[in-house]
Amino acid sequence: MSQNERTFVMIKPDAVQRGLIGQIISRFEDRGFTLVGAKFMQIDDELAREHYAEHEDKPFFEDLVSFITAGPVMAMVWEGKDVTRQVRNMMGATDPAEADIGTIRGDFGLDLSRNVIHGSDHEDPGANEREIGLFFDEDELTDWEQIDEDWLYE
Ligand code: D4T
Repeated sequence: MSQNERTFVMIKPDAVQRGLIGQIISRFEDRGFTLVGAKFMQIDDELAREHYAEHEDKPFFEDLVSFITAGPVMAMVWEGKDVTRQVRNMMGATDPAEADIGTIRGDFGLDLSRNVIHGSDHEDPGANEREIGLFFDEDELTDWEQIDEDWLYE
């Protein structure tokens, strides 16, 4: 597989409760990205604090930890050309109220603290690898080739 950039994506508890898993996964499949890992799971307090460590001094940190541990999430690894940046573009702005219509947050969310989805920050080098490592062991990721790759990529 030549386009082997990978990124971490998580469908948050609000979207899981609202039955949006299928629609969100479809958007990434439709775009041409390849799912190489997926785990439906409940995040514990320790993992939540580690995942959001960069925000531990922010006033919203405790609410963020409570929210992300309040119900199951769908943790995933997606692969493809420029996937980290493209997934962020598809997600839209952090605050769904500011996100463009057509993006995942713009179409499915209304409130900053219920913003549907997480994707690794493309402006933070190493964020995707760090987050994939936090949620997945190497043997939980599957290398495979989609049959349409010759028609997706030049
Ligand atoms: P995540 O990390 O969830 O994908 O979101 P972003 O990368 O787009 O945005 P972020 O790291 O700045 O925020 C992390 C997370 O915190 C929530 N949040 C954020 C909040 O509840 N109140 C706030 O004031 C901010 C800035 C939303 C996303």
